[in-house]
Amino acid sequence: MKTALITGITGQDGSYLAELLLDKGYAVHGLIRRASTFNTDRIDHLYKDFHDPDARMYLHYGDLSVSGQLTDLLHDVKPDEIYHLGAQSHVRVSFDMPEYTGDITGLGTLRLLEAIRKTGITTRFYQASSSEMFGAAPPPQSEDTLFQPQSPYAAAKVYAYYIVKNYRRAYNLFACNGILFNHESPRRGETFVTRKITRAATRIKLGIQKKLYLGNLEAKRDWGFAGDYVEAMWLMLQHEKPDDYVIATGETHSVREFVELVFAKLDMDYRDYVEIDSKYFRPTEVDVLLGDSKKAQKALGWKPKIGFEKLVEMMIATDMEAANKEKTLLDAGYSCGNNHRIG
Ligand code: NDP
Ligand code: GDR
Repeated sequence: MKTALITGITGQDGSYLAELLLDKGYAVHGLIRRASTFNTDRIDHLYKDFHDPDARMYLHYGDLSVSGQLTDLLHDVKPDEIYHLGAQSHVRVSFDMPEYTGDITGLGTLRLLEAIRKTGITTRFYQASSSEMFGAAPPPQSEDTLFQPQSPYAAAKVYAYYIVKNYRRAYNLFACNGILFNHESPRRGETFVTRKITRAATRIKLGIQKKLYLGNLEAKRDWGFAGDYVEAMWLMLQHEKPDDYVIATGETHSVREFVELVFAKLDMDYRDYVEIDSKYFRPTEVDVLLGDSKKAQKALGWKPKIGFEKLVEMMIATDMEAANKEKTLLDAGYSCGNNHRIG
């Protein structure tokens, strides 16, 4: 049985990847942060108590800011594959927390690479690099496009990208950068724009919410489905040699198009409900992302299965179910107090 370690297992991608690897028969170890509230919602359906003989997923407390813990974990688990997805991943928040973002999103990667080097384990390493690194570079963006990062988050990811390449050359590590363009799902964090929109629109439809406040509607993104993208991560680590790959759909849409489509699918006109709040603008924006993933298609045989409209429909369906539950509770006199998040 192969063993994998996932950092960021509680996040959107971590949960889909854990599902994929468990399906493939792996033992899956995940790094989780201690929090005063439960933060394992996205993987609870996969968890079996470790006394259960069928348990193949194991969770370990730790933090990307503490190198000793990471070294001990690698020494104990000796994973065949490491998927490093943990990060402070919100671009707008990175302007409010630049130092923390640099530490976790940038140096976190170095700490893991050093842990591999110091323990001497033989493993394959996946780095969650990002299309944000392209920043102001004009579309389409491929592996040959020069990075022009536009945020502390993007700058931290650029550091991580290059340190992965450096360790690959210097220490002959099997280490890959997956340069993934935006990917979404019903499990997307609630403060990223797609989920913020599908969540708000379904709540507005049921009369639970009145307005949706957004920032820049003109930004364009190449949006794919997270379930398709974690497959690409796995394929990269199965290839005979380590390399870097762009993963994208090759289609771009503006935030305005996204919001218009979501409201239209719910028989509403977004202009009646959406207001612009400059709080959501970024000091420097990434205007257009459009990925060219020919290299991955050729070398890995990867291509996306879920298209833009289907993705939107999946997200609406799940959020409508959640909004219905919320409305039932509200109608019965119970309060639901978790709807005020920044982002
Ligand atoms: P999420 O924000 O959903 O998940 C981030 C994960 O990192 C969570 O499990 C979080 O834990 C964990 N984490 C955050 N800080 C720390 C820390 N200090 N120590 C340990 N773990 C920590 O991100 P996604 O799943 O969307 O993305 C996965 C990775 O891919 C990220 O690195 C992101 O930057 C990158 N990426 C994402 C893209 C996308 O469109 N989704 C595109 C390109 C790259 P907790 O649950 O406790 O907060
Ligand atoms: P992004 O995703 O910054 O591309 O990073 P996000 O969904 O946050 O923003 C996409 C675009 O929408 C605009 N926007 C808003 N964004 C948010 N969050 N909230 C708003 O109210 C709002 N209004 C407009 C933004 O300005 C932006 O142009 C995501 C993250 O998953 C990163 O971790 C990942 O690396 C990149 O995708 C690829």
